[in-house]
Amino acid sequence: MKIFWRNTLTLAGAASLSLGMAYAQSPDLSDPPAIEGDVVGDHGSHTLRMGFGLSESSPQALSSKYFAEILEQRSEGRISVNLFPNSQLGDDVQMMEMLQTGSLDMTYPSSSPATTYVSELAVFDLPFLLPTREAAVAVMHSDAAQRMLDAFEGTGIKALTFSENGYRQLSNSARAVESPEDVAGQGGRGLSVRTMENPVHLSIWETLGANPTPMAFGELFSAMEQGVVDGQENPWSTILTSNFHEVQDYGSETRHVYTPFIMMMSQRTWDRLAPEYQELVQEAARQSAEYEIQISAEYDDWAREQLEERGMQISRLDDDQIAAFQEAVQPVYDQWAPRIGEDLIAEIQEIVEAHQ
Ligand code: 2Q2
Repeated sequence: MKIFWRNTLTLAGAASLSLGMAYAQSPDLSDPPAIEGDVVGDHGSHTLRMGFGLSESSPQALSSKYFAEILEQRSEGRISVNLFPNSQLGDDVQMMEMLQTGSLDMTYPSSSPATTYVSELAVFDLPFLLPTREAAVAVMHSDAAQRMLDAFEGTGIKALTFSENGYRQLSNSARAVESPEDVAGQGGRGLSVRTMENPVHLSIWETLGANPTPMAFGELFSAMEQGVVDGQENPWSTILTSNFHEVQDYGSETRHVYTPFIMMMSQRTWDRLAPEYQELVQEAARQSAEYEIQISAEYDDWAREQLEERGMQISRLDDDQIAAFQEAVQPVYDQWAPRIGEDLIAEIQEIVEAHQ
């Protein structure tokens, strides 16, 4: 089975380039586990198209490749997946809409732009809610998380599983940032920061005295290159694999939000699959999400070192400096907790406590 990585220059449907990629994009990344499980019998043939925003070398892409390989092998080639990275088919919001109309089979957005479908997902956007990866993974595997996936019922989207986008870090082209005051700047000259299209993220950066601008991920590089925004916030692996260090001189290890990905399928596509294939898709999604979380964790520290080697000045923040950010964004909880649901937040915080 070939994985077709359509070259961004041939968006108009010209011949795809099959760049069957090696997994180890960095010396540190683990290869995926060997594919186990029985072959699922003949329930028709399906060619699926899956679009997402990050580059071919991102954990998001590598785990999607693994997902495709599991389906291909366990269906003996009757299910194949063409992968379209780099926002080639649109941005997260557009691709989710394409799932609803059935013009795209799968996509893999962050949870943040999906809050328009399931408002409870905004719990993941609360700053500093998930202090460790162990706690974050436990939350993504919790009953509360499954309820959020199930809540897509009726939207035209079948939400399959959570995985890790990761801890978000601030980058910018203006100045080193080690405190909320550095974000706000002198005399109201706050940093202009691109955010995902999500109201809680807007609140975070407004509260910190920045000038936030919601923008699709695919427009971000050129916006930074042209100085339309000073900065953005994303995990180190995204900053590296999207080459943001070429237009961002400063990084700050704020870890201010842990964002999940959600692997999604069009409900129309899901309904066309035989139950045996639906079970296979769900199993492949779960296995590829486990792999994605593993390599995202491996990528995190390695990517930060690579960014420093490429000249980015990264401020590591100590506990007191993090505490200053936590205190500065407390009003975000006050504003959003009632709207997200105090009970849900308490349920998540109980899981966090149990994994301290
Ligand atoms: O800032 C963002 O939009 C990124 O954190 C997301 O990873 C990105 O949009 C992906 O969801 C693209 O598939």
